[in-house]
Amino acid sequence: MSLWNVTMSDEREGDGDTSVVVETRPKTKRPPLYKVLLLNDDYTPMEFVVHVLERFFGMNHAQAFEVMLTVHKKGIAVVGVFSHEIAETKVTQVMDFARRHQHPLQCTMEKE
Ligand code: TYC
Repeated sequence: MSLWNVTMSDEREGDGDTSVVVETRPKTKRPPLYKVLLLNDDYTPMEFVVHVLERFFGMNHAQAFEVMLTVHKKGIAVVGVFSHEIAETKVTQVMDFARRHQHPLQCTMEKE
């Protein structure tokens, strides 16, 4: 906390000192967060998507299977929320891994 202390002596009126203390909050803006999204397609095997979610998003098998099924049924799902740098890294890791295995899996990010 920073303090502004303003002291005014009004000698004509003879009031003595008038002190004004104004507290200002420091502006500590938190960095924005980004959602990492996984998109459905017709070709990527379900087991591959489950593996991606375990490997890059730290999910256990049951969680990964559940999230994979959500993407499969709804078309898209948020698989994690991260800082810009971490989100970008996740997207790159997933896209590279999918490409290396010749699957069309798509992963993107958007500001929360
Ligand atoms: N729809 C795919 C299939 O039936 C499975 C799948 C799930 C693909 C999630 C992508 O992000 C995805 N094999």
